[in-house]
Amino acid sequence: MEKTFEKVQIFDGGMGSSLEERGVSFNCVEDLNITHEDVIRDIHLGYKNADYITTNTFGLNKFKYKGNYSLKEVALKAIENARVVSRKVFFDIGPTGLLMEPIGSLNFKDAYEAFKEVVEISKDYVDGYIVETFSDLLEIKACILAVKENSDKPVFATMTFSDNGRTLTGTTPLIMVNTLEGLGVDVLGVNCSLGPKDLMPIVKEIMKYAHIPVIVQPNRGIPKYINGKASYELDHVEYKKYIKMFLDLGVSIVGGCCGTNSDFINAISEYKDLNVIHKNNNYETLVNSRDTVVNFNNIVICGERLNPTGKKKLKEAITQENYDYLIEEAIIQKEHGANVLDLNVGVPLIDEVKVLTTAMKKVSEYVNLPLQIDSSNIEAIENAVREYAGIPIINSVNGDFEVMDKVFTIAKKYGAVVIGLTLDKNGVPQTAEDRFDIAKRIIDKASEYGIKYHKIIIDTLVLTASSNQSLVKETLDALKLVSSLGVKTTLGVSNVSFGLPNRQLLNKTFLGLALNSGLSMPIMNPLDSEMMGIVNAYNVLLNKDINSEKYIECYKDIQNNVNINKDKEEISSIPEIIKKGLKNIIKDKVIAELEKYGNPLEFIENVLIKSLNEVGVLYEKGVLYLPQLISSSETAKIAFNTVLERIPSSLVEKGTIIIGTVKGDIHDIGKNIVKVVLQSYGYSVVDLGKDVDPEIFVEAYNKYKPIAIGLSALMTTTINSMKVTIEKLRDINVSSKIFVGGAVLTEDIAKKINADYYSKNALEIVSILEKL
Ligand code: THG
Repeated sequence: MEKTFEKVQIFDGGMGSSLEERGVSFNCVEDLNITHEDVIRDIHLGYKNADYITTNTFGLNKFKYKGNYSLKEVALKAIENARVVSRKVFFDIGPTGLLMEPIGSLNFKDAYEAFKEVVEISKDYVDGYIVETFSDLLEIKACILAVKENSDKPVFATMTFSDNGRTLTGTTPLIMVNTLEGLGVDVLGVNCSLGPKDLMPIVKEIMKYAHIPVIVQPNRGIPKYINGKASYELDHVEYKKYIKMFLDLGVSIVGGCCGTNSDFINAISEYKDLNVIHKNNNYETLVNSRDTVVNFNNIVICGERLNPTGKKKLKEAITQENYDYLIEEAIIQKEHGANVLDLNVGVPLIDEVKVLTTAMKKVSEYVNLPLQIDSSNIEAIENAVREYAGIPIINSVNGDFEVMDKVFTIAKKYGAVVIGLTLDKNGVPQTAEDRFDIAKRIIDKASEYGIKYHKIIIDTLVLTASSNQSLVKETLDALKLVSSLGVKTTLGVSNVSFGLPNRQLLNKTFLGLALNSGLSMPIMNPLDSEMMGIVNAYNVLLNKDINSEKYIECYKDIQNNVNINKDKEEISSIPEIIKKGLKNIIKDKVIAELEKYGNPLEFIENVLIKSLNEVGVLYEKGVLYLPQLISSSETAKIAFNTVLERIPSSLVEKGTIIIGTVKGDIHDIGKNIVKVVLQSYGYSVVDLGKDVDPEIFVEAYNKYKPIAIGLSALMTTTINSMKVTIEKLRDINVSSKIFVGGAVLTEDIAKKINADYYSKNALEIVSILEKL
């Protein structure tokens, strides 16, 4: 049983807003620990009614911190300052501010090392860690592992969500819960994001799934700006009412984020004596990528095609590390209805540790289905599982104690689901009963490692009927026994037909039998439309596909019957290449198509821009998420550049745009996205970076005379700096249109600070520009 809190716990509130109240302005908030020790201590003292005090170290990592001291000096001083209140002191770790691969350039190992650095400095002096405000699942994973592997202190972890109910890179509350619980955090939850009212649906989702204590630290809501000062509609009385609603949902720990101060924490600290009411004993088998979760309520199709067995071309591709071939196989399987993809790169003489992880990353960059890491090389499994952005399946463990020890250690650490093969040192038992015994051995042993049975999928092993005809029935009977325990099951279905003519017929019949014996996840070829058809029909006949909805959708028109060759062609059309973000093949395709098309400008307009707009629409609708949007934008950029190289530049010059994050603000995720999107639409972008002085904007204006200037701010405290920047630009009568954007901005604020346009995302800027 996980550790729980009987009584409600109180966390502290915001730092930025408390500094603003005290009239302290700063370039680097972490340095105030040293330069304004008394102010920081005073803020901590204001939170003396909380049970937990957070150190003022949010941006203290080597990527983000731009102050005047060493990380160690600041960290130790920050802890000392927090200790003025005799409460539990939790060391605050925020994100690096960089985008992780594949959207950005930060890789898992570098992120891990940066977090490890501050954990090693702080671990002996704090009571725990609050890993907070993350929006990327892989980055928070790196941070959690850095804490857990380098200290023995508890770790609380929170992510921040947008009003579409997802984090910036597409993670839902369920995906967060499944991943963070899998990684073994002590407490999980949500902070910052939105005001308490808009956070309610997200917290409700979290409470539906979480088994461990949940923390909620809302913002005070979006401020209005009056004379450069933030002013909020919500006061502490109203805030407290919302906090009570969270507690009624079963939340264990409450606190505040941006905009809150000691009044808020004092108000909610009255709830300290309440009992926590959270209880959830419902465990489900769930696997997930960054943005896609698969449950086992319906039959799960595991695509088998990323496996070199019997595939000469795939073997060659793996040996030559030609990942494009794997990516294409992955895309095709998804298009044909796979829910999970098995990934096996087992070719002799390759460096499997390296190749499996690289293949995992490459495939996940283009296809968001959860992956099943298939290898017998323990080191290769661990490395791929470690760097995977989500909860994968490990294929596989078996009933051998040595293998179980190695695989369960990995599965427990990373929260992975594991396939257990019903064989051991003595091989595959003949009878159903003996296979069932091994299945039970695997489940019992897993439980000794703290792995619950819903994290295990049992494979009762099908051998080919050509040499073991009498044993096929044993496989099916073993399936029945295992599924009667409520444990999920899998089979590599097509093994049954090796060596016999008309394999398809045997495969199909066997699949039907296996489904009826309780098979949860066939490992199969999703391009085989008749095999897929059996699953679809099975779901109708056993009333799993309610109102035959999916079945009708698949078969309403015989033309819809999937045809492999046609789909291969579709993948290579330019709109599809852009939509799927296939950066490696776009250039050749554009060159070939452009030749046929003739007029390059019309080509840009009618093919490239149109494709990108289609992607934009899918993004707005929530069909695609940020990683895919960026991948598409980058692909389109290559396409634009390919066309541009082939026409005189005067014809296409769409103009220059200067962008930057204003002075005092070091959050540049939003600005970086805007840059890529603008470039992909053919604008030439001058990126001034983050924390940019108003004078630099003025100089850049004089140098480039851009058609537009884009200012970004993510912190409430830097809106004033944005206002000053605009004033400086107005002073010299800039002719450019001034755009502003960022999490804390609204149409209203944009008007007040004298910007020309407010745009809520990168695509909106483009649509405004195109109309100018
Ligand atoms: N149980 C578990 N994992 C497994 C298996 C299993 N992984 C591997 C395998 N069995 C399932 N995957 C495959 C992959 C490919 C083929 C069959 C099963 C296959 N290949 C064809 C051949 O060998 O002729 C090539 C077919 C093609 O070109 O598409 O059939 O049992 N846990």
